[in-house]
Amino acid sequence: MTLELATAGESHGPALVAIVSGLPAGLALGKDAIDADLRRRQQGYGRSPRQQIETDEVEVLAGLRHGRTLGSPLAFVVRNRDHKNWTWGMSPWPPEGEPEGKGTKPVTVPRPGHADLAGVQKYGFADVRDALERASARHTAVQVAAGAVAKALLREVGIEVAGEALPEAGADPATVDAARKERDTLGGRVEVRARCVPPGLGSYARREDRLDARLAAALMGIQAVKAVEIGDGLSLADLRGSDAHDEIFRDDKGLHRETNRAGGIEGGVSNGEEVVVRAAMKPLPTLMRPLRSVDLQTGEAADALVERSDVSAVEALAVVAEASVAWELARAAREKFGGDALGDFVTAWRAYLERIDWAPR
Ligand code: EPS
Repeated sequence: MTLELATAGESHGPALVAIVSGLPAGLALGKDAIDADLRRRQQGYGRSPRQQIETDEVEVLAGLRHGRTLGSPLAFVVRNRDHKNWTWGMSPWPPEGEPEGKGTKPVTVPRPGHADLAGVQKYGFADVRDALERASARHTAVQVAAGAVAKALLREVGIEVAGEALPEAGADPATVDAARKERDTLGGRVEVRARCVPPGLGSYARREDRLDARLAAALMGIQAVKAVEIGDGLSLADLRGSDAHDEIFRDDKGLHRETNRAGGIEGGVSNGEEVVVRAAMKPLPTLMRPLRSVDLQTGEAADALVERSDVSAVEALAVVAEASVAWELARAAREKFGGDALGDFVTAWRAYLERIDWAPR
């Protein structure tokens, strides 16, 4: 038993689509809670005017009845309201009539830092738009909706996941204003913490089962993320073993640690401490003062594509990273505890905590 997420959708196409399979039956989901996370993702200082066009909301098509999961695949869409401006340019079928709206002219100058150049080379496109539409971080809307579903499942067993932007670079309004003025962009860092995660999620047995490897892959899978750190991560490399590890103690409540340098994961397995992960985002690659590039049609030097874009999306990354961590924790939990009905899952969870004599502090 595992959770799976399949998605489709282009940034200016009709909609983003997702299918979540592997949920237990009987899980209560609220449209308001999912939409609230979608709204959080759209906020943050420095977002593009695109966010004034979009009002993301989830539209469930299957797998849910009267607010409870059926144990069948959960299918949903998040529509792209901006598509109305791209009906010719992003028509799934050969468009009829005169070109109108956006996306009618091919994009031939790739942006450094975006998937543009590698995308057209890899897939053999003549129009960079054929690559950039799917590479766009617009896709993170459905990841956030899936993460909201994962958070609802985790909440049933007491796990809370929260992401926040670290207050620097792209999360600082004054720095964002200065970058906008100079027609530049910013990156930044986010941190996600998951509380009440019991020991034993993930496994050291195979590298693909390691919880830290899975979290790193999930976070690196988010557009513009270039580095991931678990716990004290990079700085652990500079310490001696005597300063780097979290010693084990016992009191009347059981085993515990007084430090958490490992970020709640040892040997690829959660150890009962708070799971702490950070992700670093590069500055966004669409600049209003374009970088140097080459026109692929003429072979001549040219300014990179200038499209409406965010100055910073770090606040949005915090929400997407939170969703991605929740997704991976829920997936690891489904693998460990299974259960067709939500009650089976919760019962297996409780029996395990009893066996290891562990309770969240
Ligand atoms: C993005 C480029 C911009 C962002 C977009 C991600 O899109 P547009 O060209 O339509 O303004 O706004 O992010 C979203 C649409 C979103 O909902 O987060 C990119 O190239 O990754």
